[in-house]
Amino acid sequence: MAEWDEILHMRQILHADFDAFYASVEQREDPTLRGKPVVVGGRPELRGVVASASYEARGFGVRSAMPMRTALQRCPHAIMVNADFRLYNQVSRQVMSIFRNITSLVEPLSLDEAFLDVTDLVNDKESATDIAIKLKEKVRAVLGLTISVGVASSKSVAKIASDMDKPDGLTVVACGEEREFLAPLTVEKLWGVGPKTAERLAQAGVLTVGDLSSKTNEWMQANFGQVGLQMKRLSLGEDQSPVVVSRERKSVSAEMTLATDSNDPEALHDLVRRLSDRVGTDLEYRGIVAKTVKLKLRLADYTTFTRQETLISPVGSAEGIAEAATKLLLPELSTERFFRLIGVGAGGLVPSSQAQIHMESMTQLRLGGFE
Ligand code: DCP
Ligand code: MG
Ligand code: MG
Repeated sequence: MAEWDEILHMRQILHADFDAFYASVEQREDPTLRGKPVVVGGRPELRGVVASASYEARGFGVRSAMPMRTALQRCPHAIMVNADFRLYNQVSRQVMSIFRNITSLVEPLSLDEAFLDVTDLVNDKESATDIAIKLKEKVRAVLGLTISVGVASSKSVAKIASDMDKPDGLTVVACGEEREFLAPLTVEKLWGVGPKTAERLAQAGVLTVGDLSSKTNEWMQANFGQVGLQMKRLSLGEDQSPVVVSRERKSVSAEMTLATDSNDPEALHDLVRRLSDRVGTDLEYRGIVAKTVKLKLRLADYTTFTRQETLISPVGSAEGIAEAATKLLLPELSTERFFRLIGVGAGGLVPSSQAQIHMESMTQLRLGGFE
């Protein structure tokens, strides 16, 4: 009986993610960059970091979030390209629409990746794997870019699977084989297990997902609380979370820890600008505008605080966010103050269409006042 229940509820989830997204888009735009180590990110003299590295650059040990300076030490002939967020945003919208042509059950996770629930599309003639192959071909034909796809019975396993065989990969985890698939992987592959948690687990001799799955619920709860129980479920491949089509997010934010604590106004401004770019493109992509802009700051001693401003007219662009965030940053700068982390956030989100109506009606009111 239980087995039938499982089969009846068996879902087929795809996770699709662009390979070296920013770098691949740049290689597509400029054929002279193809086959070469390309890094997209901020300038080394401004303490820039790598946002995306082409697979050629990764061969030299270059990775995302690495200081650009380090990247150029490892790969001196790497070609540096400035990020073109507007273009990435446009490509993102295009790929999401390809996904939505396959199923309306699409949950974007970031600009370059999404979950698709294809359970209802699968039949005797077409498996989830067939759909994944079709999807990869379509993206290549229409956009000239490659994605890697994971196919599994849950979101968490599908996401791990898509990352297994990059670039241009396809990894299928058959129903019932989740545990075997996950067991040899390092615990950090699990959703929500960051470096700190991984270190604590390692101290207890838990290195792989298999190690974690053999810990008792009691042990997990005693050491990690509710999160521990969740980790244990994920380690067994148990994840019932549904593909959520439109997530109502109350805020959009991006933050980054600096490579080394900094009091350098230029580097800090540069970081705020880059974070604002990410937040702004996210807003544009969702067709929303923000009424408040927040700046999160963490000092070298881990003191963390936020500053925020409510704007007279909502902003929905990278420039608008950057302007407000920079204004918030200025009074916080001083030579004695070393920053460890900076975050930029947007809150009070409303659809841009609504914001326009709101502004129009304000104009009308004002006009009315003159009569
Ligand atoms: N990104 C960023 N800073 C990071 C991580 C990512 O700006 N620390 C941006 C650039 C990436 C894009 O987000 O191109 C997508 O992130 P991914 O983690 O999917 O990385 P890539 O697509 O670049 O590479 P992969 O092939 O590993 O997916
Ligand atoms: Mg990617
Ligand atoms: Mg991604």
